Amino acid sequence: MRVIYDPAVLKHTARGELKHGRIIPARERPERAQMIVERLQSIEGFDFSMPPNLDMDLIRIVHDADYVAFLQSVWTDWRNTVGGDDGDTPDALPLTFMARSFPNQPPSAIAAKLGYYGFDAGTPITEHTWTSASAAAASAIEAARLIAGGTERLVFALTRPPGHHAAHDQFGGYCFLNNAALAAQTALNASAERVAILDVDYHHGNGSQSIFYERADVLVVNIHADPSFEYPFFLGHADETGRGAGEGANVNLPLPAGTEWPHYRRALDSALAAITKFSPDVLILSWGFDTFIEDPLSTFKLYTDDFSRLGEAIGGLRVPTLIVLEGGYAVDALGANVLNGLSALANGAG
Ligand code: SP5
Ligand code: ZN
Repeated sequence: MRVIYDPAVLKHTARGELKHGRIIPARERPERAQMIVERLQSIEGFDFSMPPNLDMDLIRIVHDADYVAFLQSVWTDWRNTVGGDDGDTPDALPLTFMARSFPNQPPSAIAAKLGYYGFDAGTPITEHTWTSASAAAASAIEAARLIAGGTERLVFALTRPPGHHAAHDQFGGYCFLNNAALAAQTALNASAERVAILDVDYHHGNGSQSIFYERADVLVVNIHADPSFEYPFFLGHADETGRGAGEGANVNLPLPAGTEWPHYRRALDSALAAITKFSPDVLILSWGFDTFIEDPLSTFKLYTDDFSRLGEAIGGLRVPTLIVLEGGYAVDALGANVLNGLSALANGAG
C-alpha cells in the first residue's frame, strides 16, 4: 500500500489544552504520527512517498481565502502581540468568540480573529501549525490524485493535524485544513463524478458535513458519538440529511456512549448500504481511531481486532479508497490499531 507522508506533519506541537478548566498535556501530539510511521515501516508492504508542493488554488476552493491567509499569518501576529522569546511564545487560543447576532465582519485584532475563525478553545495554534497542516493537506491531495488517476486503488495519507472538524472558514477540534474535503475536491477535479466520504472517527465530522451539505456530488456519511452528549455537540444529528441539491447526500448515524462492536457493526452496515447505493467513483475514509476502548477522549469500546473487522467491511465495497488519518489518542496502541485496520482494508479490497 502506498503511504503519502511528509515528516513536516510532526512539527506542530501544542504545549497543552484545556480540559474542565485546567491545562493538560495536548492530546493531539506528534508522537501519534511517529508511532504509526514506525509501525508501518517495521514491516513489508507499505511504500512511503512525499507529496509535491501544496496546490494553493485547490485549498482556496474548499476553504475561504481570508481564512487561509489567517492560518498563514496567525502565528506571526500572535507572537508580535503577546511577545515571548524564541521558542517561548505561548500557544495561540481564542478566548472571545463571535456572538451569533454580531455582524459577520472579519475583524483585525488578533484576539478577535482567533475567536472569529475558531469554534473552540481546545485547538492551540503553534509556530508550526501551518507547516504541518499544509503538509497534511498536500498529502491528502496527492493521495487523491493517485486514486482518481487510476495509479493506485488504496492509498493512506498520513495526515496530522487531523482535518474533519475544519469547516470552510473555521478551525477547531485540533483541525485546520479539511484533508478529506480537499481530497474529495481533488478527485472531482480530476475525473470522479461522485465521491463518498465515510467518517468513522469517534467525533462527528462537522467540517466535512458543512462543506458539502448542499452538494449532490459528495455523499458524506458519519458514524459517531451522539452530539447530544459528545463534542462537537452542534452538528451530527440524524435529521441532518443535506440541503438543496445536497438533500439526501448527508447521512448521520449517531451512537450512544459505551457503544461496542456489535452495535457499531449495524451502523456500519447502514453506512455501507448508503455508499453502495450512491455508487461513488472514489471513497475517502476519514479514519479516526478514537473509537478504541482505551482512548482518553472516547466512550466507545472497540478493540484492536475490531479495526480489522472495520477495515475488512469497508474493503468489501470494492471502491478505490483513500484513507486520511483523523483522531486517535491512545498513542501506545495507535500503531497496532492503524496497522490492523489498513491491512484488513487491503485484504478485503483485494
Ligand atoms: C480529530 C478529533 O478527534 N478531534 C477531537 C477534538 C475533541 N476536542 C474536545 C475534547 C472534549 C473532551 N471531552 C472529555 C472527555 C474525557 N473523558
Ligand atoms: Zn475524534
